[in-house]
Amino acid sequence: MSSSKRGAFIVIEGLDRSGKSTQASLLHNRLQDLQDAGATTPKVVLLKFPDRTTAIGKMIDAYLRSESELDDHAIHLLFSANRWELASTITAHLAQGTIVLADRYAFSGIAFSARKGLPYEWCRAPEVGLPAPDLTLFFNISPEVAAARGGYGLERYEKEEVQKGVRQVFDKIGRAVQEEGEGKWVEIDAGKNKEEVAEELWKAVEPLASGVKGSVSKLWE
Ligand code: FDM
Ligand code: MG
Repeated sequence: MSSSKRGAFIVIEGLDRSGKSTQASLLHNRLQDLQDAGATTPKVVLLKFPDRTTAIGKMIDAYLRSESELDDHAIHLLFSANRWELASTITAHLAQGTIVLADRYAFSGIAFSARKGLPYEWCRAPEVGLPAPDLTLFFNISPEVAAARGGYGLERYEKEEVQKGVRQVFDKIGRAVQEEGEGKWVEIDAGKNKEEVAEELWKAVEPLASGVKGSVSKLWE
């Protein structure tokens, strides 16, 4: 890797049951294999938001499993704080040339809270200044197809009616990200089979795999 390049920050977003986590892990393996094979690909780390292992993450986990109740504003800020507690780690990895993959990020934060009726701008505010992704891969799947994939689990937002509302906010976020130039937003047709989705993903990721130029931008700043 040339010293003028840093690692790429790649985010995977989408609805529940769209195959995000499966594909994030396949992509992680693929990038790691390339590196093992001696290619010029930098190291790669895979993060998952919410990160349920931290103290804040444990509060989020209890909320999602309906073991606790929290005001909508309070849980929104906890999700955001859970990203901020990893922000400097993300930036440090990128500076060292490591690719950072994130399974969900700030866009999920806005989509799930705005769906409940919290103002969009209020939801976006705590995310302003986070490390900005170079590329966001939005896994597009109809809520009906997602629901047919073995059904939703038992967590708080795993209901068709919630997913439909979230999808509408995601559409708005995707347009805003593109218009405001907050990194690239690429839609992935997640209704296809696993291999096809992996190939579509790889086409979008490969140009960034050997590193990107310029410093890490800050989201909406
Ligand atoms: N979620 C996720 C939010 O409501 N806000 C956020 O900021 C993030 C990152 O948490 F329903 C929601 C999305 C999902 C739930 O996510 C748990 P996973 O990916 O199923 O663990
Ligand atoms: Mg889930």
